[in-house]
Amino acid sequence: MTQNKSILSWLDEKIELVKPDNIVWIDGSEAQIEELRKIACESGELTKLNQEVLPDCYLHRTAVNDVARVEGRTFICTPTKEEAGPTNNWMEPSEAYKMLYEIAKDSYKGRTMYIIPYSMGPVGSEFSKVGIEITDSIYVVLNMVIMTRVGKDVLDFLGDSEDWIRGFHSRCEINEEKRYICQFPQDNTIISVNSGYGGNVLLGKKCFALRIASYLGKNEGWMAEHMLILGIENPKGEVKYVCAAFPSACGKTNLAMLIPPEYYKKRGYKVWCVGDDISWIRIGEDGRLYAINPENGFFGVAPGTNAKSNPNALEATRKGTIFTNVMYKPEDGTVWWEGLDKNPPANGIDWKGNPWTPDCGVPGAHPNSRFTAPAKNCPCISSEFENPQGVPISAIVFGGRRAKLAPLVYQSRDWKHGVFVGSAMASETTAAASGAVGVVRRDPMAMLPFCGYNMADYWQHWFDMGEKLGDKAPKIFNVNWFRKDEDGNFMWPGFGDNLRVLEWIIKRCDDEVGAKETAIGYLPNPSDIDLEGIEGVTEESLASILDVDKELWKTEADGIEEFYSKFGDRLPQGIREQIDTLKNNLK
Ligand code: GTP
Ligand code: SPV
Ligand code: MN
Repeated sequence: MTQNKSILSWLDEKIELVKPDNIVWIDGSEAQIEELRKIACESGELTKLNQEVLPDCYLHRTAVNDVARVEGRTFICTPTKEEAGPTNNWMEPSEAYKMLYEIAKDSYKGRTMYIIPYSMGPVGSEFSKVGIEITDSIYVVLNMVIMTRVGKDVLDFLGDSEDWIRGFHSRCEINEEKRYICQFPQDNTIISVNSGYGGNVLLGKKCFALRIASYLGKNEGWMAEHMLILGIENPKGEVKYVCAAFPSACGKTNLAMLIPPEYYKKRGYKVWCVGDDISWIRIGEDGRLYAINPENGFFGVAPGTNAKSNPNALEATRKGTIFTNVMYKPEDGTVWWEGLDKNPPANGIDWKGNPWTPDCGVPGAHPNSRFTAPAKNCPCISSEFENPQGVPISAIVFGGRRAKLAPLVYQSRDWKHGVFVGSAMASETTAAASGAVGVVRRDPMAMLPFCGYNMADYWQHWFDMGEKLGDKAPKIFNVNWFRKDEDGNFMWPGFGDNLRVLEWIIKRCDDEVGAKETAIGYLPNPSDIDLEGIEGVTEESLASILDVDKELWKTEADGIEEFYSKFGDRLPQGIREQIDTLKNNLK
């Protein structure tokens, strides 16, 4: 498919290493995809679902020890440990290569090597970058075909350039003890062994579009962020775009596909989804920030997705979708997960492949079970989705899961303060990564597991971008949909009602509404959040999720400082100044 020497010689080395029985180039054609689905169904790797209800949809179960990203086994391999920084696992590159090649040696014997040429971003856009992933998994191929732009046009666009990201995946034996996800930012290389789960093996996603791309962005003057992109259309037909960074399983897909509450719909508000997980962001010719979604599909959390919480996502999964680790319904050949509806099957097959009944006491779908759905299926996909120039960004929003402390929304005083707000983010852990769930940890800009270099330098890069943007910089906000009351109930209904908060954010950007200045930033006057038609929220209860408890914030400031101390002298001066300001404001 290509004469590109850098690709061919890299492939020769890998073929020599892993010794595949067969080699198949992926051209992304419908005929080839169909053939691969057939092979995967025969081997049991995929189960074909009811094609009348769910055309071109399939189910896949991963190994039970391989259901989420493994942050403890993910490494940034740079010449020095300082380059990776205190928040990343680090391995010296030559040692890492040696160990990984030892593990991967001969691992494709009896298997086929699939070579996937793909583009992150519309093929040919100046935002876009090319990758080649080799894999021994049809599941990976079929997911990459949904999640990225795959095919020969990518290679034609690349020509004989050496500017492409090398991605090498081998399932090996799915041995947890030998599972490694390694990024080599200086070599544009990713190696992933002994896993078959999403974020560990769809190398275009977190490994490339965030870890490698964040490093490239730092050197080339742009940004790769764990952010959704949505457009909010007002009754006049004007669309404003917002990027929002929340940690894994903290609501990006849901916010990106939000359905306005009835009262907003009636007035003509619409929400358009440009992206649900990753943004590549550049300064445009007019000096403003522009973002594209480098992906071509959604790898979304299944549990909790339903006709009320996210009908757009649900609709997107009705064709051409791969479901991973959800429950199978033998009665009609469809799928089910917790929170889909109140009708679990009387007899299901759970995500482990075991018989399941509603009273058996274990979940039918894994909490991190996922759907891989083509973006074009989404009813609210933005008309700008394929725009090679991206969309202009009016506001940047940070947020996380905080049962206490963080108010529903607040605005930073300026870009520098906004960078501080992002750097100080914390959130309760979720099932998206292996390990304990519900523990509050610091997760700057929702990038803790995804920043490909020293986080201190990453914050400095944010400051530098702000310098270049000057007064064209988007306004920066923080939100928290997850505040809980004494009884552990969410205090804010969330989902569609989050538009009420977005409306305030847009009004702030347009100087159309006032705010209260507090120790942590600007907070809304409760009467400025439109509660018309909302259920379960009054102006009083709203006021209580908009409070700033100075004592709690003092403890928080200590926690933030302790976290920063890991970075030593590398911590940007701008961050130091901000934490001092916060502490002064809290006195
Ligand atoms: P990743 O794909 O892992 O990056 O996750 P994500 O950030 O896209 O999260 P997603 O939108 O899939 O939401 C994860 C979970 O949070 C789901 O169980 C949702 O039901 C829940 N959730 C999303 N938005 C809200 C909200 O506004 N309020 C509440 N209470 N829960 C929400
Ligand atoms: C996340 O964990 O943030 C995801 C899913 O979006 S994964 O692709 O596994 O990283
Ligand atoms: Mn994510």
